[in-house]
Amino acid sequence: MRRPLVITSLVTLLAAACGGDPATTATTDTASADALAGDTADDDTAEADTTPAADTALPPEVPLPEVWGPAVAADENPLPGVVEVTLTAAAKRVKLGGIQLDMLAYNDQIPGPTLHAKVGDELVVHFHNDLDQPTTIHWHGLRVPDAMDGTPRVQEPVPPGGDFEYRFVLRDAGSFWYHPHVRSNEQVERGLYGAIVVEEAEPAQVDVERFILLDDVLIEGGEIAPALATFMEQMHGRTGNHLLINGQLDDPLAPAVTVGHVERWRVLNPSNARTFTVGFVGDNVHWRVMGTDGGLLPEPYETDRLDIAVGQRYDLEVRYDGPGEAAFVTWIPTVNAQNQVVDAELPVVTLDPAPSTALATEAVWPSALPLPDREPNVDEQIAFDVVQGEDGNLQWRLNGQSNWRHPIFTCGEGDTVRLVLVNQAGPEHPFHLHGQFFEIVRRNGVAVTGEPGLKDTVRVPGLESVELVAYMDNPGQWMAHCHILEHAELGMMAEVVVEPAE
Ligand SMILES: [Cu+2]
Repeated sequence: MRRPLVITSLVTLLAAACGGDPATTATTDTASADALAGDTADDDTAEADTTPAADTALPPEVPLPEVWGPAVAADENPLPGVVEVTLTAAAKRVKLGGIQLDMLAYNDQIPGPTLHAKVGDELVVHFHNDLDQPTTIHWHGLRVPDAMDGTPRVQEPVPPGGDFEYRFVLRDAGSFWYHPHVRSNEQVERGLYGAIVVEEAEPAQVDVERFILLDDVLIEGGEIAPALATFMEQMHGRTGNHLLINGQLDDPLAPAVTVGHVERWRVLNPSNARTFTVGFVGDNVHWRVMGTDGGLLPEPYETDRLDIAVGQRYDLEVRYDGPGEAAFVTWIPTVNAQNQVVDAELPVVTLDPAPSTALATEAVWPSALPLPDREPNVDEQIAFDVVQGEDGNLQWRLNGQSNWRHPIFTCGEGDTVRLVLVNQAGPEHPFHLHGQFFEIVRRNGVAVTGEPGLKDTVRVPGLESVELVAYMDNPGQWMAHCHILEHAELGMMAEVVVEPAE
């Protein structure tokens, strides 16, 4: 039943992964998010479809589509326009793939409950910490007020037994996720993460909507391996030796699918350090990329393989045009018997479409908002490097600092920042900026066309540079860090300050 993930040499694997092809094969330059267009900081006023309905003449609520995947958190508030849930983090001894593991869970679930709302809703989360250590919840990709962002910069971590209420309006439609922002390398590895679905005002009309969370975990001696215990983990971050697919150890998902159906898949990589390369195999399954971190793309695109860095999300349209076995797979570099690095093809979701005589339906997607058309008015640069720390551990740095209390730059609300990330060492860094979206415009000085849309996380391969245009429209104190959680824990985290406009 359970088969071991064939990763025989992480060292070789990781070495091979450094400097890999960053881009997918696509050509479009647009995406969505509310109110980024134009050169004004006044971004709460622009797009009618992202604000709650007026108090009078409420339109009938459009029911949210079902989302197949981790169970959705129950909405405790009957009012339209408010989604109110309770999340409790606690230890969980769980048998996965025949192995008893000490994991951590939200509401006894790994992944945690999916939070499901629509754009413009207020989300209220009553959080209780039943762990034996402090924690927080960060809402990855959501443009929340900074006090709600769940980082230690803006919030005292919730102590064991403590509570915190998170409350904010969901400004942007898209696929997001949540996870702790203290000791995240240990807490996320052990299962503390969950999906967030923010539907468009008029959700896409598809036959099925799914959320796939593709993780990996490192199991040694029948347990989750201790954190940061090896030089390789400090250098490259922790890559696991087992896949964890929507909480199932190594076993692919096998949903019932039907010929003629069109589905929306939201795919997230919540792993500690591994970039997953994914795609579909099978003659009668067709797919294209509809959206990314910042929401739907005005121009969807097709590709054979998609690289999903840690923290990134993609929305896919998947259709079954005929019978025949197919699969959503990940290709993992591994070492074969001849000591060569080859891609092992591992199934993530197996598909065997049932025949149907029903007429195929056309998916109807909401139109995406245009990308902002703004010229940068501020230039900033962040250099990534590593030194040996006094404690003997590696010390990862941003502009020579390993201190998340250190503001790496300060700008004003509404600024458009040309941000150049320069990786001065070998390992790759998936760089994540809190509270804002950006576009990826150049790699090593060359214009990028294959990574369209608004992002909050970008791969920066070893010894390469990436130029972003960042729309700094959300004032506050924000984290900017590597999303390889071991690198963040070893210092690769800083602050970016966006001063509020008058
Ligand atoms: Cu890193």
